[in-house]
Amino acid sequence: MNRYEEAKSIYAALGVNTEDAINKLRDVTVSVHCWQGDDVIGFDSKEALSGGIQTTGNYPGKARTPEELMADIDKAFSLMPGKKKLNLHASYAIFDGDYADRDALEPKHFAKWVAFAKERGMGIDFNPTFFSHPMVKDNLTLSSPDEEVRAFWVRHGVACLKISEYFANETGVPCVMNIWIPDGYKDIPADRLGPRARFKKSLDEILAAPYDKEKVYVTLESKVFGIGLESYTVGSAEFCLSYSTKNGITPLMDNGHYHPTEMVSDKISSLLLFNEKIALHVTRPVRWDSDHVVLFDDETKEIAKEIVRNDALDRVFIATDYFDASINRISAWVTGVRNVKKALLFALLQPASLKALQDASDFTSLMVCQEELKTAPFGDIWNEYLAREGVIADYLPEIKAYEANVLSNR
Ligand code: RNT
Ligand code: ZN
Repeated sequence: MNRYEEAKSIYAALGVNTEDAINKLRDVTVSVHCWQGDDVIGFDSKEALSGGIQTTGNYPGKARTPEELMADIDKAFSLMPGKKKLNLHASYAIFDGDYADRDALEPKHFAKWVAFAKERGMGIDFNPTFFSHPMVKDNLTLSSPDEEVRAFWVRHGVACLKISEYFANETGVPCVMNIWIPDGYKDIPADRLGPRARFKKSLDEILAAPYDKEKVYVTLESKVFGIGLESYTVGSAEFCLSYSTKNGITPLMDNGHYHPTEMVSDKISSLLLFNEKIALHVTRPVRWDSDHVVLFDDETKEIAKEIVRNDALDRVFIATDYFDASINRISAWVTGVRNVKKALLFALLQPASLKALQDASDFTSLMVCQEELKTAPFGDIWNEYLAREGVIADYLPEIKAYEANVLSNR
């Protein structure tokens, strides 16, 4: 008997069908962020990264051009199992001598990305970029009291809706367009309501533009604080959740965007009860919103468990969001995305009967079962899944070779 067959029978004894688990995982799409490849720099401006987010490290070999980023995406995606979508930011527009500012971006500036995605049979998700730009005034965009600034960013939002619809039309896959603004204050504000009222008005103005709601899902991402914006964040959790629910858009939770003892895994069930769809940015905050590479750790597993146990794989838009510049970026990318899929498989390999133990108040059995599952032969099922997806298990040599042959020449 090979290792998979043996593991399959061990799981069967626990009441788990490994074939069902693998087959379910094969249908799950993860939206992979493009910005791990170049430290969130993009191609449309020479501005430093702003918005209270930060990449740290200067590992050699980051992508400097669209061609390099596309090559790196190809390499990284070839080592990630299962279905993927490409998640782009507006700052990754590709200009051929036809530069346009953020408020004048058009679908044609993303034609090369569309060709890239179509050749690979992938959909594209999108993000307006409300940072790293001279029109971010005093750390404010859509909530700015300066009408010229606010209007500029509203136009950017509307331009991005059109581009999102273009992605959906071209690829045949609906586009998730995520709105996140960095707006906030370093120190105690005198007026907390005003900025939020302006943000609300700006969102209303963006969403008043016509777009096909079957093709574009607008999500709104909240945040608790940013670097230099420690005291007040306009797009707080309460703001974003209330706005999303009231206006029929989708709330997005990034698990780096809460106080350290707050867990997104505990929030998913509540949001599922009140929203048709929800969205996630899966990341790893280390003491702050540091965007470390996602590991196969307890919270990632717990997030996956909440999606699977609540039968919500088709209701949750799962995207990755991390940026580590201190290690090989391809490895960072691949390791994080593989861990998201791993966590989902781990969740799919838990028996449905655990719920009944809870309802029967048999917490003794529940604890023992949950603990036993931790040492079940998960690795053998994971390797079988990789083999069926045609992805190698041992990816480090591939990455080392790419570093030696490609990245080190940059
Ligand atoms: C920032 C948010 C946001 C960004 C990306 C680049 O804290 O998490 O999602 O990481 O848009
Ligand atoms: Zn995020």
